[in-house]
Amino acid sequence: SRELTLAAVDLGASSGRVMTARVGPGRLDLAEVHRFPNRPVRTAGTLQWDVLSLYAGVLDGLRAAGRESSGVDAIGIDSWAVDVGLLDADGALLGNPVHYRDARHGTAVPAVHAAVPPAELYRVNGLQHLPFNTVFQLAAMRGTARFAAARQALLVPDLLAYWLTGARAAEVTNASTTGLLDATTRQWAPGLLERLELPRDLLPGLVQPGEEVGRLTAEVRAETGLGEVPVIAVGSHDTASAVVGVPASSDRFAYVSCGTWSLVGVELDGPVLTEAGRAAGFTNELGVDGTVRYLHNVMGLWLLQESLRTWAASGLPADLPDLLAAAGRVPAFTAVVDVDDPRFLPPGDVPGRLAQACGETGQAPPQGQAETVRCIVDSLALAYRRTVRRAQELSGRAVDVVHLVGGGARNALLCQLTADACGLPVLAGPVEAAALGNALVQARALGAVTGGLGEMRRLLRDTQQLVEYRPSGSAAAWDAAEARVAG
Ligand code: LFR
Repeated sequence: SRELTLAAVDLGASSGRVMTARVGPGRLDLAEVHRFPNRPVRTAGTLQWDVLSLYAGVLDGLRAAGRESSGVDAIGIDSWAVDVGLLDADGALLGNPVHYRDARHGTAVPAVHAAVPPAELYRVNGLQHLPFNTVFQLAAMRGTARFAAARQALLVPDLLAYWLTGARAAEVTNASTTGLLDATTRQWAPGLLERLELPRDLLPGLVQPGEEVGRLTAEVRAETGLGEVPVIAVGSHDTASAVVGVPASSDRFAYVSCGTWSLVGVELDGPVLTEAGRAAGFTNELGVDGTVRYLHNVMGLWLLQESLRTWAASGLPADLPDLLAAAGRVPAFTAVVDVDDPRFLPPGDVPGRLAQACGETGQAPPQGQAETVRCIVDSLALAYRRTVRRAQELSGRAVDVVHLVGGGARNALLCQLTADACGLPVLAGPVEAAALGNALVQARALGAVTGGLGEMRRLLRDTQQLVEYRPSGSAAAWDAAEARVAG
């Protein structure tokens, strides 16, 4: 088989990247060719994604990728989930996709739950209740002029693929985050659409990872200098691509896909739609090759990112490596919080909210930046511990290793504390799991790699640098800390 050059577009909450991967037998090299900021913008009270600026960044990146590699063989796109662009009858975008952290979405929760009670909704869609799931976003938009003009809703990677190729489709791993896909049939849930009075054809037809969505239009070819390159559907939900990028050697693993969010769970063959799973906030998102990502959304590095932003705005030091080094020197467990508390979801003063949460649970709030960072990292590790245990209990899948992938794999303090908290070895890396998973699915579609997830993961283990953290310390200390979270 041949060696290919693939462009992996990976959009995160604070930046977008275009990477090129050289893939062939025994070879998987990733290079970043273009990185651009993703700056959400608030206008008239609504927090939105600047999706045209993201698209411009993608075009710049594709142009650079083509120049540096003398052409690319295919393109795949992944991003965060749930948010959609609405198209009118002419296929034109109706305003910017609203950011999942906009507070408005949650206002539609009571109406949706009145139409479809939460337990029933879960039995169909299998999703952790998050107030920003697409189903609530669409319900919140009902009655607006924009929604009245809307003919189709496209998730962000599908919208970008539409602009690149002219073809509209809903890639299934990301479709599974909308709340409108049936977790059992893996098709859109017509019953839900009907009961929520959403038009049947609002959502385009589904495509599977590995299928070709379309080829670059003449306009895009002229803008990028590329040829008639195919856009291949990948795990377009970044977390789906990141789980492909987990270098596991058996099925007895848990993962922490650790970026702005930390997605913590196991990989299964089918959904677990139990009431206990619903109560524990577990989601059944679809993975590549028909797998189920049985996971829970943990608030993640957002808590650190937003604290840094708050500190920088008031002129305090905001260098993450420095602050983590300082946090490593202060005592553990000075204070711990439930990181999943919804108060942490909106942008704003996270250090202030942490202090408030500590007060409410009878703990002295962290004093100063180092203690605040320590509180966040301890609390994240505690949440990973709780979640890895619950995932095993609820799914019946036992695990003997935790794979920590994504940007958090660079955070040695967090990785070691995760090993200590879980009482399991942590294998950290790759940092770019999502881009690698994206590229691997393209490579397989074009024949440069063969086999299933197992073969793709073997290639990752053979080519990517991983760091192992062994568990240390006492489980009792973590049990005691867990008791303090609840107050
Ligand atoms: C991670 C992620 C999560 C999703 C959240 C919001 O980047 O995709 O999986 O729950 O963003 O879309």
